[in-house]
Amino acid sequence: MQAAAIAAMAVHSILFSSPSTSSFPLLFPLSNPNSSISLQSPFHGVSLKTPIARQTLTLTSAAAPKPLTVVAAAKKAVAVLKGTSTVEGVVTLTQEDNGPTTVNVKITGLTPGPHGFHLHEFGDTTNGCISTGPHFNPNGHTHGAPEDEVRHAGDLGNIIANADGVVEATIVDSQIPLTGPNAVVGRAFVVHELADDLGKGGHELSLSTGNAGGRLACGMIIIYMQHV
Ligand SMILES: [Cu+2]
Ligand SMILES: [Zn+2]
Repeated sequence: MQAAAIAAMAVHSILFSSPSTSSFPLLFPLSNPNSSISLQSPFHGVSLKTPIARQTLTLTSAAAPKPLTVVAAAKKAVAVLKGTSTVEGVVTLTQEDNGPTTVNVKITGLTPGPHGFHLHEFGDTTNGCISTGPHFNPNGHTHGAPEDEVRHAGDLGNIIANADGVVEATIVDSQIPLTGPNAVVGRAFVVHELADDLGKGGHELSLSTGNAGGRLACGMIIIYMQHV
């Protein structure tokens, strides 16, 4: 009896003085914010037996590193295009490792036909699309077509609106990476009023803007993580 009481006291003293017990609350701020959801949900509606609680904790800590692995595999970004007119759209970008970037464009409200489509230097839209500055041009080149050797990195050519004024296009380009020194995240897409002459129109603006006219809609590129 006395031995049992001493043993019980010993257990108590271990519980209160154990370094692992006292440091346990520190684990919470470091854990994935999503873990609180999975911690709580199994507790409601299920009896609070200790083995279930332990099982839940094990699952949560094992699942936490998984999103980090997924993020490293593929890079994704998005831009929402708005302007002063009815033109609007969504552009998504994906890039595997250091490969080319795939740009999916969906824009509505345009006049049918070709419209210049570029990546401009700044994501700033403080004073509308004019604040996005010139075409993104990290190599100091003149304006050109996407397939030209000499072009701005932001020169993505023309997108063609159908009879309903809708563009659905996919562009694959090697000069607009999502990471690294020439990353386009934080810069902006701009869709123009007129066709881009691809530097070959002979106009005084051909070698700077492709003489593509006004800026109908624009939007900053924002990178995001994919939680699968
Ligand atoms: Cu432009
Ligand atoms: Zn250009």
